[in-house]
Amino acid sequence: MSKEQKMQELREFAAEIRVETLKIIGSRGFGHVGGSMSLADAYAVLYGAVMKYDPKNPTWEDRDWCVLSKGHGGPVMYATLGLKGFYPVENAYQLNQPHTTFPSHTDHLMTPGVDLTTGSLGQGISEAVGAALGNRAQGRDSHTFVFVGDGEADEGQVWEAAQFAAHYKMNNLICLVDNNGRQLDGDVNVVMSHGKGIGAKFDAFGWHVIDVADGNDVEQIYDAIQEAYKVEDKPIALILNTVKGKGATFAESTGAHSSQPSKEEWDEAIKVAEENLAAVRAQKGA
Ligand SMILES: Cc1ncc(C[n+]2csc(CCOP(=O)(O)OP(=O)(O)O)c2C)c(N)n1
Repeated sequence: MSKEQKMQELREFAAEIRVETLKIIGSRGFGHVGGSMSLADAYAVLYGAVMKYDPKNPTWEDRDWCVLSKGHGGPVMYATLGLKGFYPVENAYQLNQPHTTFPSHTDHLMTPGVDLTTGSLGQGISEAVGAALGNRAQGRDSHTFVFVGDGEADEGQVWEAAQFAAHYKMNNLICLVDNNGRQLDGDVNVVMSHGKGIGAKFDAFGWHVIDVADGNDVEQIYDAIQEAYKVEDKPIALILNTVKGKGATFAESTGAHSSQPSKEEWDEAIKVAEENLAAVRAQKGA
């Protein structure tokens, strides 16, 4: 398969993930649409082209790990895992209902394929560092991928983890920063700015930093990960410049953190996402 065919496949997968993410949150009627949709392309690359995993054996020892430190984005991970066969994706249409196995924030005791439990911002990256360190100590050829939000990075614990990972030269740890410029209360730069930028902070902590100009472009994400694999003595941070709510008609322009649109707005958003999927599929061979 040529690289262009592979990228086409990933664009399709990302569009499918967006449709299912909307259906999953729509089944509950409200939720974290913004911070889920911004990550659809990165999830498509990880599970469509990069990571080693076995849907029939989610705890396979030699797998790569994926930790959603910004655990409120759970639905995008549930959509991805469902589409890859960890369970029928429709199972996730029980999001956040009583007795569900799909809580709003990711929980490894509940959902197959979720490697670690997250939701309290800042903690997931520390857990990911532990997983990566453990896998390295066991001599496993495994990478740990961890998603951190730019608002989440206000938490001091993120930087303790960053310092630790750099000190131990953990090149099997790749942090994908969802640099969408927004957090719960508004613009990151207004609520709590990262000074010279979040990439400069990771750099100062001793990480190898790769700026991904368009963090919603599967090819740019894919190329950045190939570059990350060549780094020998540092953990790697990919700064994904994304759009919060990307592809959700009612959320993309507002950058809303949590959304509770009307039934009509849900229907419209899902219809537009399905039309987008059809348009991406039509590009095959064009
Ligand atoms: C320790 C902690 N404090 C507060 C919250 C509530 N909370 C959930 S999401 C969020 C904003 C996170 O912003 P960001 O990381 O930028 O997420 P994104 O915009 O990518 O969705 C907050 C404050 C939490 N989950 N954990």
